[in-house]
Amino acid sequence: MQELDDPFQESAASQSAGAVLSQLLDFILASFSSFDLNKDGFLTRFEIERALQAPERTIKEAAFLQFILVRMNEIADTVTDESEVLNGEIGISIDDLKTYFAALPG
Ligand SMILES: [Ca+2]
Repeated sequence: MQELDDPFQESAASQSAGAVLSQLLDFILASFSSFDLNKDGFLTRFEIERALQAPERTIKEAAFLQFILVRMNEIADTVTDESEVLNGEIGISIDDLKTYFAALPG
């Protein structure tokens, strides 16, 4: 996670989309278990919103989490796992994330 904390690095806008997406995926995968509050292997909207509100969150990390949040339905649909809908809530798994990002252009 070295790059995410460096305030002097290029802004996301000046990097290629592919590089940013790859950072995004790295960030989410590295933090997945800490975001997954109930440890069920799925991130729900609630869990992502809680992660977003963490006081230590950087602007860049918040942007990454927002990206996931607005695409939740799409990402959750990527891989057909047994429980995309958990108690009426959509959840995204590590498989969903990896497959979704691998399919994105860039
Ligand atoms: Ca969870």
